[in-house]
Amino acid sequence: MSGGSERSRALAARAQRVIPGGVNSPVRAFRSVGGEPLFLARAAGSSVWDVDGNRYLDYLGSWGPMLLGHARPEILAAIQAAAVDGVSFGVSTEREVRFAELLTRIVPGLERVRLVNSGTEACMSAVRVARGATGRDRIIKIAGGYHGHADALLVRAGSGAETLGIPDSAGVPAGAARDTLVVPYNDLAAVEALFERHGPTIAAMIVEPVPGNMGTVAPLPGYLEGLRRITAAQGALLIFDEVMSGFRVALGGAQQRYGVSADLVCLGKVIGGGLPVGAYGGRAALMDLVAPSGAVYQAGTLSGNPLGVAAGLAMLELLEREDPYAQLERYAAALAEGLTAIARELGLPLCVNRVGSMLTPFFWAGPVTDLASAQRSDVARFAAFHRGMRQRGVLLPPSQFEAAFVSAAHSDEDLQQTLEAARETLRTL
Ligand code: KE4
Repeated sequence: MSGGSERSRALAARAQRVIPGGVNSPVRAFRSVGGEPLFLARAAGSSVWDVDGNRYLDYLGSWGPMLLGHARPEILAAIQAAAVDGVSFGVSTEREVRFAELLTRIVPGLERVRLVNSGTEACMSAVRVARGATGRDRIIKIAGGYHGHADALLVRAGSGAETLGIPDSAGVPAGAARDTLVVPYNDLAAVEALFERHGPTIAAMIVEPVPGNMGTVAPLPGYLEGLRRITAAQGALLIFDEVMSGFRVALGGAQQRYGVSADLVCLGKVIGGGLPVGAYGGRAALMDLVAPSGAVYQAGTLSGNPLGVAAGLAMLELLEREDPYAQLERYAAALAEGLTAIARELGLPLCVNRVGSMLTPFFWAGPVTDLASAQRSDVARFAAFHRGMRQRGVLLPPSQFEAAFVSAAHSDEDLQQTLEAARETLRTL
């Protein structure tokens, strides 16, 4: 690392004058970890370089999309090849049909899928379908669950909202939040109690089957099955927000990993290969409620955009061909075990939660099974850990309430470098 940060600092000063907080998404401000702002110039494989020429081993992975590492030549080539034929038509293309056929073949329970431009759009649309399908208004979400920034879902939200301590955003009218009920994750009794009281008015429960936005949390045995049983018994829909877990915790996502079927699935991140692509889908009877075949309206100028779909097709074809999941599991397990062993040697309370290639080190003994237990982490220590790792050339997500992501491009040398940096950093805490 050249160590300098002059250009990043200068860009941050300019950005502040023309962009709120100097960033186009709050978590990029690194506020909760107190570090210098960071401006990246390029990325390749498991590395990113900032505008001052400093190289970092990347565990942010663009918040999830970079499952195969940055700048995979096959994905870049697919984008370039699509671009020369025109970048957006506003009319359908063959590529979109092929992409939808691939998604419906891979993701369990997906008979129809609608493409959108972000995870936010996917989740807000799925909620609208559930409300349209049931004629009910209320939804249940998890405290610390993050499903993008649609009004009804910015209630006790995770990710940046939790990071910045504004889980209930200003500007969300009481009317929009009134129908959103909140329960802790991993607590079936709380869900049952809500259905006892409000059952016939609840359209759906939306849940990250493997939360990443309170930090990584694993479903307790029987939890997801319980949600499936309770919602079905009450005539409510179960929506799996797999924007982060989809294609991450298994090729078929959490539905495949845990063998639990949702009624609607929301996707994003990985399926765009780094370009803006989201999707939502489910069985035909539900999705045919969506305009123009049904009365639930949803639309988008750039939905199914040729470049995003080209990148997504290339990504999913690579995933099917390379099947990186065993390798991702091995690396992430070794990383989690390495961090745990170092903390134990140093007598430092550390609880590393991991599901597949998403993981989070919580700075307390744990266990961390929901937002309340995640919030018991020493976030000041996390911030110091983040800064120390960054100084040693390892970039972690800049928040205790986020997931770190391993890619198929991370090598054994990367693992050694990461654990050495962790050992030096944890020793300073
Ligand atoms: P987007 O609208 O940001 O594409 O997706 C929203 C979303 C929905 N559901 C889940 C489970 C998600 O994790 C997200 C977005 N995740 C955050 C980070 N955890 C995006 C990063 C950011 O906000 O800058």
